[in-house]
Amino acid sequence: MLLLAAGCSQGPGATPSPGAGGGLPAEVMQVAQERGLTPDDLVAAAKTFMPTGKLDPYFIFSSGGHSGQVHVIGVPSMRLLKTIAVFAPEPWQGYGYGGGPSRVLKEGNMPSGKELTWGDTHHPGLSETKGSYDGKFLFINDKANARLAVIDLRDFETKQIVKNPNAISDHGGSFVTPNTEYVIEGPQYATPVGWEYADIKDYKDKYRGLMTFWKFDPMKGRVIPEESFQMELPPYWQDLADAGKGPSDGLIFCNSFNSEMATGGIESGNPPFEAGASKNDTDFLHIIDWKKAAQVANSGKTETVNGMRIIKLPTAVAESLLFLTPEPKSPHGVDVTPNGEFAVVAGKLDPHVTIFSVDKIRKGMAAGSQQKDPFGIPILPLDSTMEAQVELGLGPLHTVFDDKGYAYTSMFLDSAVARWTLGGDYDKLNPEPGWTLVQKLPVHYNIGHIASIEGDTATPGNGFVVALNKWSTDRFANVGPLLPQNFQLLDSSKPGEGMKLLFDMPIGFAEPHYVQVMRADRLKPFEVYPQVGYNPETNQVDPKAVTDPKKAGIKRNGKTVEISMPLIRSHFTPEHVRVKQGDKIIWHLTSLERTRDATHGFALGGYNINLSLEPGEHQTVEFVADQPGIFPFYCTEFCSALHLEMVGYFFVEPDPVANK
Ligand code: K7E
Ligand code: CUA
Repeated sequence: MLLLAAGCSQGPGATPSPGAGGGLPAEVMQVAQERGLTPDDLVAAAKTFMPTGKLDPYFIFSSGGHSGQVHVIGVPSMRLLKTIAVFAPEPWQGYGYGGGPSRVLKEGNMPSGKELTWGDTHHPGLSETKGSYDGKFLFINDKANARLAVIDLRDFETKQIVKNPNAISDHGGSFVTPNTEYVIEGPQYATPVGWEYADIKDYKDKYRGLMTFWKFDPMKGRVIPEESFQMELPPYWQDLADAGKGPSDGLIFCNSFNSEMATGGIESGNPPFEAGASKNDTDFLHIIDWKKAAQVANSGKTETVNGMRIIKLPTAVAESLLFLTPEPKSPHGVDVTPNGEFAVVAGKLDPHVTIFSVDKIRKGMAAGSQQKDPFGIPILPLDSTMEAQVELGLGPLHTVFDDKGYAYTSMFLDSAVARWTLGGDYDKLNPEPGWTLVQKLPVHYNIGHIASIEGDTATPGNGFVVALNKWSTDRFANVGPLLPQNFQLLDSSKPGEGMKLLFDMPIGFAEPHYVQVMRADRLKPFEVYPQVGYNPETNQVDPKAVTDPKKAGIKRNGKTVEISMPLIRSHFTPEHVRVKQGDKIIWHLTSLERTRDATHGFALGGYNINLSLEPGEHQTVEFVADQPGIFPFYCTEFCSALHLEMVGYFFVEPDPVANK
């Protein structure tokens, strides 16, 4: 049956008439008919199709969940552009197989030296200037091990991983303060500070949450641990958090659940966590004055544990750094509106979003409160801080915004996206009254996070919303019992016509928790590395770079062999590398290429060494030649017609003594 009606002026078989306003070619109608496409399908296809050579105007930066990676996806085409290796080895980028990136990965090992080769990436946080994305850096946290990674958006490479010295799990990060002064890593499951041993019966006394303020140096592009600090929080399980901006600049809002301080133990007849942690009607929104906290930390009112300064809970209370206000039952997301006047909290077990007024919170903080939690933290009563509530339905989780005064909330249990209007100053931006639900669009299925164009910044755009659905069930061909997640792209450009579903993108790699969507024109990545011999680890020309092909060669110094090897299409120099079993090898590789996309690989079989050398890049690999034999090394990127000839031999002469 032909479902096409509106939007096409020609029926099947009509002569294609090219030219403006001439209608669609007959072939379109024919294809639509054959494939059973509706007019809406054709519009969706037209809105998302990206002709060859045309570029997407927006980038999604997506967490990779427990794949430990980050994914970059174009919008609206939903084409996967790149996977950035972060917490897990990744062979394409030569990440974790010798060379520079292996050192970055190792930086994130446990203080004991225990190797960590995966992470549970949760919340990508793009760097900001004045509350808007500046396109320079991307941060992401690892929930499983409490780590933070720094990705430089000039080359999309992970430059630094810091292991939190005092926390072992995190969640409410990473997100940045409005000028990326600090990257915040909020806690999740309380443990004693430094995850020292303490019995769970001492939960209230010994277990704590820890909010970490990583100081960021944008010039160096690195987190500076010595200038960072932490604040102790009560052992409520802190969840997502967001930094204020505009009138709320200087504050951090952080949800919590399990303010009951349930300690589980279903096996001993105790209520399981899921029941114990959901008993109370309200949990606590934490309000932290981070600017004041930074002053307090810098004035030395801290205790240093494992090299990190900590503002202890009594100090935080005494210095008025920390306040609580009740929030409805087991909340998940807290999101500050673009103008910074409100914080929107969504509670998994409450059908409303609750909107808190920053003005009211500030007044409450100034006045103080006689009501205290068991740790002496002042509690600002809910009716004194709340601005409004909007009933949306079942399982609201996270909220993002656009530039037209609308908010979009993910509805986990309803499997829907709710669009509603903001009040206050936003009231005049759209035709509907403020704080009103205007549309609910079903999505497939179990939506977690949600994103809109720069929708968590001071300057959101509009047009698209991305639903991050945790289940895909029947949306894609059966690939066995482990199913992909589903990113659904929604058209939100015409509020009057409602949101529409445009595209399903299967995500065949772990559960991406959160994405941010940035305008592509904010990015200015390198096309090739700016100089020959550039070391991406240091962002400088490496002193060991072999920029002059005449300097290629092999030098022996006792049992250390240093190889200086430039590479360019289609040869390594030298091609014969002779060493002795047991030698320490220091292998310098420099790409002399200046042509965009002329990447070479360096694979050394049997030694687990694999590098990617992009044009101009320099890397050094160090290892011990402990296996005798003949090992070809070769280029892994099809770089030229003579790519297969881009090869050399690594001769490891057996040591007669060692092999006796
Ligand atoms: Cu899964 Cu942000 Cu970790 Cu919500 S998070 S859904
Ligand atoms: Cu270089 Cu293939």
